[in-house]
Order: sequence, then C-alpha cells, then structure tokens
Amino acid sequence: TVPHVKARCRQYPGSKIERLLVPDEKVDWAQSWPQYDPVDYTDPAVLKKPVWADPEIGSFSPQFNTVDGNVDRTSFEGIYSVENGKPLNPLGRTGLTGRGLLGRWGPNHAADPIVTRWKVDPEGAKIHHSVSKQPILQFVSIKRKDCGEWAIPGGMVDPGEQVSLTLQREFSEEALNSLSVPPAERALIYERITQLFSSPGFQVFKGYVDDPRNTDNSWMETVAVNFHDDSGNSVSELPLQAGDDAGQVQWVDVDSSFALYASHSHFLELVAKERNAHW
Ligand code: RP5
Ligand code: MG
Ligand code: MG
Repeated sequence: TVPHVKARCRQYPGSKIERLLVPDEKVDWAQSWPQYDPVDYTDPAVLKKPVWADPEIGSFSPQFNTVDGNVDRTSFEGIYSVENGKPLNPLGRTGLTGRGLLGRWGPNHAADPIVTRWKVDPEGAKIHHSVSKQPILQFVSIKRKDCGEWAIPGGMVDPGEQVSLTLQREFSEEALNSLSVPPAERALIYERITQLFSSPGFQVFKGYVDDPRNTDNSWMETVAVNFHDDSGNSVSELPLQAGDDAGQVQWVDVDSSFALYASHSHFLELVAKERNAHW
C-alpha cells in the first residue's frame, strides 16, 4: 500500500500554497533525492503564537521523542529522526516543510470518539445490508467546517489532558454543542454522555493519521476509540447539535463507499470488522 496520500495533496488546506509533488517511490526518507526542494509554509495563525502552538525553532528548543513539560512529543510510531533541529515525518516526505496549520513540531496528538449504534427498523429490529447480509452500524459523523468533509468528531488532546477526557470533551463540543447549550441542559447531557464514555470502549487505532495538514515536520497522530450503544437507548436518544468546528452532525451508516476525512474510513472499517457489521 501507498503511504500517506492525503498528506501529499497538491493544495495545502486553507491556503493557496501548492506542495511539491512527491511520487510514491520517493516518499520514504531512505530513498535518496538530493534535489528535493519542498515548499516551506507555516500558516499566519500559527505564527501568531496562539497558546496551542509552539514558537518557531531557534527561539526555543523543544525536547523531541519525550514528554516535554506537559506537551507529549512522543510518537506512537516509535522514535522519529530530528534533522537540523526539526523533527521528520515518520511516514516520509510530504512536499512541504514548516508546520502548515499544525501547532506542534513533530506529533500533534488527537483523539477520535467513534460512537455507534445498530441501524434498526421502526420495530427495533436490526437492518441487514442487502448485499453483505450483515447488520448495519451507524456512527455519529460531523461535517467539518474547515474542508466540508464528513469526519469523526475528534480533536486535539490539550496539554496534560487524559485521552479519555479528550474523547468525551470533543464529542460533546462537536456533536452535542456543549459549549453553547444553556447550563441546565448541559448538566443532563453531561450525565448521559459520561455514562457512555466511562465504559472502556474498544480501542480501534493508535498511530499516525494521513491528514491533509501534515508536513515534513508536523503530523497528526490519534487514538480512536469506539463507544457502542448496543441497546440503542443511551446516546441514540441524545439530541445531536453541531458545535465548534462542526457545521453539521448526523448518524451515518457505516459503509466503505462513504468518503471520510483523513484516515477515518480506515478506523470505521476496523470497527465494522470488530462488531461483525456490514462494511
Ligand atoms: C484528524 O484531525 C484526527 O483524526 C482528528 O479527527 C482531527 C483533529 O483535528 P481537529 O478536528 O481539532 O482539527 O487528523
Ligand atoms: Mg474540536
Ligand atoms: Mg475537531
């Protein structure tokens, strides 16, 4: 299989910048490419030094491959190389150096909550797919405001934050609009959602994400966890409302033909296989 395709997309997201095209056989850093001359780009929003972003290299010296203060700079992919003070994408070349839209040099840690239920008919019986004959799962999907693509309602792990909390917080913010509902409603939502998220969940994936924002020096990594409402009476009842970086939210059938952001389709495939559901 071909490594990180979306991380080599021509047009860098949210900009007019075009990456240098990296052919499949030149992705691996081990392949010699003396003339490799990628575009350097860091978004102005990142250079403005918001709290979630590192400063430029030179003005500070991050500790790579370790937990640096409360910023986790370790990678799920193992030890990554650091060249001229800058970390190298473990999957290889992307055609762009700098940080683009990402705040951290090296790994940028996210968490992806995959909330599922069975698709049922009005009588509550599971609906099976006409071709695969397997029961169909549904998951809570959001339409990202930044690119308009459907995605899992994931987000960045705050410095020092437990991943279990990130999963619940991001789901609440993006799929339940917890940041904007009145405090009274918020308490009820919190109670229901805490119940679902306090179950261990099934860890689907942990590692590098093929995100279009990735660069040679900054990349997304995630922990994707499946929380399944088997009886369909806990989270299925929650009023979905898009919030924060989500423009829309809805239950979507889990199916291989539905295009999703970054590597999210791969995560859903793993969920479907685990639960013997249609894919
Ligand atoms: C993806 O970006 C991750 O899988 C996660 O879903 C998401 C986190 O970034 P934001 O949603 O905060 O932009 O790579
Ligand atoms: Mg978010
Ligand atoms: Mg998000």
